[in-house]
Amino acid sequence: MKILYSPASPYSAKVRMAAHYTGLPIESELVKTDDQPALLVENNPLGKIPVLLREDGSSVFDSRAIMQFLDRASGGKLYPNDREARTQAEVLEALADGITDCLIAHVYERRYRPEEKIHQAWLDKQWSKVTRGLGWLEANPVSFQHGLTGGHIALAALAGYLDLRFAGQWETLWPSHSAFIVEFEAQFPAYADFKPKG
Ligand SMILES: N[C@@H](CCC(=O)N[C@@H](CS)C(=O)NCC(=O)O)C(=O)O
Repeated sequence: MKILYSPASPYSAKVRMAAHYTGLPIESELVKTDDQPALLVENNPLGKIPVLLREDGSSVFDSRAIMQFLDRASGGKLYPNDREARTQAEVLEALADGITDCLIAHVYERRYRPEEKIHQAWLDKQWSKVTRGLGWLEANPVSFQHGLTGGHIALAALAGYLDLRFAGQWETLWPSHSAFIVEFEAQFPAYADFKPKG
């Protein structure tokens, strides 16, 4: 199997970390979404990464479907068996991905619109969600009681993306992020190899 990815993509970082953590034999292939190559659009009509290419020629997207696929394929290595703990892990992943969605909207607004058409009110609205989301994480510290989960992996991908694209703007909104990363790296030593990179 193979994951189509780009090094800066936070959702790609999430599923590649998850694949590594499960130990499943999955390769990665770099794609440029701006070029919308045939390999990408033929396997995901949305033209987005990540995409998991399976051995039978079928594909799995988006990142949350890939996470659930990897969990099943690995016999449950990504989400706890305990139903309540699993719900919490999935909600943590939804929060991390949701904040990431706002950051991506922010980056794309500035990257793809002509400067005179950048809509500041839209940027501010996205950032208010980021602020609330990070505040939520600060008020509800992440627990590792049930071991490393897909929720933690999604959060580590988000933290890496914040570092990459928003350095100096987010750290005080989630001061306990350093403690989270220390604990995450203790359980996932290869974090530096997988976190989003420019
Ligand atoms: N909800 C999707 C989001 C994927 C996504 O937005 N990926 C970005 C890169 S981080 C992308 O492919 N952008 C290119 C595009 O939108 O055309 C997921 O979780 O996989």
